[in-house]
Amino acid sequence: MWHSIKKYLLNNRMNRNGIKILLAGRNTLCHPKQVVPFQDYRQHTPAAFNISVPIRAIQKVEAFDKQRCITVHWEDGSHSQYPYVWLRDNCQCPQCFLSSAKARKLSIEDLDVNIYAEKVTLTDSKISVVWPDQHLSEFDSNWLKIRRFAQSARKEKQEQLFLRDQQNWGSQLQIPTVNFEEVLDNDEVAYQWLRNLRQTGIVRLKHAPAEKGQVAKLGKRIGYLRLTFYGLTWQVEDKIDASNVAYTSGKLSFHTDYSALQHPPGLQLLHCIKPADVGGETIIVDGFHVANQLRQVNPEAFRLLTSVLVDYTDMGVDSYDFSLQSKQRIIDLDHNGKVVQINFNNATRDSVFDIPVELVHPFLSALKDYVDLMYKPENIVSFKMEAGDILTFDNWRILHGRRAYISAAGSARHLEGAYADWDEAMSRLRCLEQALYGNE
Ligand code: OGA
Ligand code: NM2
Ligand code: ZN
Ligand code: ZN
Repeated sequence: MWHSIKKYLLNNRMNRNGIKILLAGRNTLCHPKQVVPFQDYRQHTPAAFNISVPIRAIQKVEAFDKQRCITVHWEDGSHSQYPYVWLRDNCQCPQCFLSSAKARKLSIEDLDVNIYAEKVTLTDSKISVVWPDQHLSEFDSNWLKIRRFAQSARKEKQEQLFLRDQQNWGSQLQIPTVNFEEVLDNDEVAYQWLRNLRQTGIVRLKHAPAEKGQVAKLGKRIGYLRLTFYGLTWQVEDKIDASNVAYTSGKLSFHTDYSALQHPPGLQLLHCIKPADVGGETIIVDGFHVANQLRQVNPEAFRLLTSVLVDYTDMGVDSYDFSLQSKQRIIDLDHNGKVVQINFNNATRDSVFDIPVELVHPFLSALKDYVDLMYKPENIVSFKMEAGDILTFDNWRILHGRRAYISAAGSARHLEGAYADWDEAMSRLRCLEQALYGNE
């Protein structure tokens, strides 16, 4: 109960001290749909911070030897089943569980999958189980509640853990924007940053110092940056003998970065230190949103892009010499058929192509249909980064590009970039949520 009260108080305090949010979308095109404004998650109490669900008390517990499970009857009249073997598997005693690491010590070799409970008792808010070898396991009612197997309960918990409620957007997007220093200094703002990054796929940070080293600070804020052959951070400039097409003054078509890695970076951080005097504007598009459009208008193209494995290659020298090869679907689906990752960089798509020859034309024409949809004005957001802007975006979802620029000696365009991964970013998000709102 104290937990719920604490959360309630915290949420209310947050609501009063609303952070300063700059809504600085400078889209060149206007369409009336799909506006995704900056979400202030503290204004709502989504399922993830549901303060209205009290810690449930148990009314009674029944043991069923035949079904090898217990049934917990909650005070609201609902009930939940827990298999004996799962209870034994998840015994929380010091012999079975290392609480300092929150990790199981018990091994599967030592688990009797046909185990039954000798005695099951309910005391206060916990259930005690005595096993045939007299081993004692105790389970707290709230701990059990969180782990209910009912589909709706599992769905709620999975949503809280993985925050998959991504919001599609088109040209009407107002890019969520927050102050760079506040992300570094204020946990609530850092939370807002990552939560918006997860939901919208892009957040712009404003007013960073226009010098190198800023994306590294964001890396520290998350935990770690992702080290690749281009370095921990990398300089996007017009370079002689460029090791990548990005290191020229040419146009970059819509792409995700580093499809040539079998596990492309989940996040990209791009800091504008010096914009080009002429050109170099950024374009972005929601790859998931466009993939879902393709699914509707051209199911066969969608089928090809979600099934054909494309060879990617990246060879050259940066700090080290490298020769990367990977195989990726342009559009990755999860087991439910939901779009979860886009892997598309036309620059590194290999001329080696491991498909039957008769599939080459259908595949490339499907790819062209997808890209043509991306460039529809209602899908694109375009703007020019200013010195001190840092674009942070979901590199598994957002495709980005830039217009060509004039490479002026003496005032050369310069961006510093870095990658990070969703594992670390989601971890930081969960830790911040726990610290700020007390979620379990
Ligand atoms: C890149 C890239 C964008 C830009 O370096 O991969 O997309 O605006 N750069 O230079
Ligand atoms: N770098 C060179 O897919 C790619 O080649 C993107 C971008 C790191 C800016 C690499
Ligand atoms: Zn135990
Ligand atoms: Zn890029």
